[in-house]
Amino acid sequence: MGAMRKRIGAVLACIAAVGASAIAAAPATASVEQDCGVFVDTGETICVPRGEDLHAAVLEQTGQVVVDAAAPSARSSSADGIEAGVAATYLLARLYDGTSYSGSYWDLYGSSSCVSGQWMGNANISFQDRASSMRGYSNCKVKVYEHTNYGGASYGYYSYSSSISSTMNNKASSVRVSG
Ligand SMILES: [Ca+2]
Repeated sequence: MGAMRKRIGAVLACIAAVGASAIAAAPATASVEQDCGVFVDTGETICVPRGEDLHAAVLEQTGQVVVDAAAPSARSSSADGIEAGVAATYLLARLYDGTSYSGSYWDLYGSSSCVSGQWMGNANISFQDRASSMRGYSNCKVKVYEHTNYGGASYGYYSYSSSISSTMNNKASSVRVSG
């Protein structure tokens, strides 16, 4: 575990260096050019330039395979595909900049899939005021809030929504997931 932590630190330092040069090139719009994922348990965030494979980056940086079975069907096939002994992290929710699950996205990862009726976790969204559609994964439902720390107007819980209601479109700043 210590070795893994060290390795993650080294990779993150490398990513930070890469990020710095990217930000220098386009300071105002750096966040628009990335897809990002956040671990609900630790707050660790991993981003890749738009169009690159975010889940491959998660595997490379954390050693964890992302299980990303879309709710509600075909859940077991993806989980079964993981080799024994390989650590897994579960995609719980994905928020999209565009309607109909298009454009840049923001992932939330957790240590297990959602259990029906149980609250799973929450996070503030670095992808602020952009979500226009959303989808739950790993049996999760998603609720978005207007403000950070789950304040203001809200929308959810839903397994998926191809078009977030006009009152909450491009306004979500925090998210909760539940089974
Ligand atoms: Ca949007």
